[in-house]
Amino acid sequence: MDKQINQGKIIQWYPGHMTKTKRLIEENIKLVDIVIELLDARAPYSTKNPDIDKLAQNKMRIVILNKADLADEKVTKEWINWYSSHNVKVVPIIATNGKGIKEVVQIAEDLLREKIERDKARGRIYRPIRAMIVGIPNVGKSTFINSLVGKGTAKTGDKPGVTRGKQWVKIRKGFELLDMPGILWPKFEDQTVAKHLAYIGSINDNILDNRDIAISLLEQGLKEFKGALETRYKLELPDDGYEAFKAIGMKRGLIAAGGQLDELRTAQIIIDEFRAGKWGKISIEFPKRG
Ligand SMILES: Nc1nc2c(ncn2[C@@H]2O[C@H](COP(=O)(O)OP(=O)(O)O)[C@@H](O)[C@H]2O)c(=O)[nH]1
Ligand SMILES: [Mg+2]
Repeated sequence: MDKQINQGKIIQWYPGHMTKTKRLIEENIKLVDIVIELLDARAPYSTKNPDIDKLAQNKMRIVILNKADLADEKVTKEWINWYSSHNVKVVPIIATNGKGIKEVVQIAEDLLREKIERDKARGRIYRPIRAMIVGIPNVGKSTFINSLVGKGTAKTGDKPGVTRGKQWVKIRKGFELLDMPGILWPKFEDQTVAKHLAYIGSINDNILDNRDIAISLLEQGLKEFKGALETRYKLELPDDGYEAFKAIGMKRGLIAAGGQLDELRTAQIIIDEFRAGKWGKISIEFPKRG
């Protein structure tokens, strides 16, 4: 399995941007009271930035499990329990349809109220509370900002860290949001993490070979939710990832010019269908019990 994913490539891919991005995030975090950390509900472990706890130290925090529509509800509940038992405010949401947004605002307002009381007690001047959204690529930061702010209001560009010309968007009275998400780097030193990030599209498709990603995704799927795969592809699938890959491609008639299986298209279709939730609501990571 290890040879399927070229670790060297993963490691090369990021450090160039990292120092600058980290500095930008550090600068921007200083300006906010609340850090809203977006994770993918299907893979909350792998989509967590390795340094965020340190970067957002001493800030009020909310963890968002986004794309809850694609994750297994039971597993998402386990994650919620896990976070709650570690005293972390956590909300599952579906940024694309706004589900859960109200709860996020509610929690933010509760946190703010505490802060306003503290500030008042110290005789400090009232000022708006500011929040910033952070997360690794593709967890839904831009979608979430649009959903929080109201469609058509936020300009949500994708710049690593955050841009220079900062803009604050009013969410509620006294509650503002930085209109640019802080784009964090993923964990990248671990093979399993890299694979999970590739499955959900949080690391670039050109970093890892699509066939490797698809076959590895199938291998995991055949172990954990074979039934869902067989239903989707209307096939009895072999347990071997590559054999299953070929069977699916053939069944779909994905034949290249020379008459052999078109492996690239097969891979793309398998990955796209997983990402689009066509295999059902599937979580690929589970909290450690206890
Ligand atoms: N199914 C589903 N897709 C989502 C959700 N939130 C975002 N997406 C999709 O995920 C992709 C990445 O979203 P985007 O907001 O650009 O992520 P960003 O890179 O973190 O800014 C887009 O195709 C979104 O439509 C969600 O809650 N459910
Ligand atoms: Mg974005």
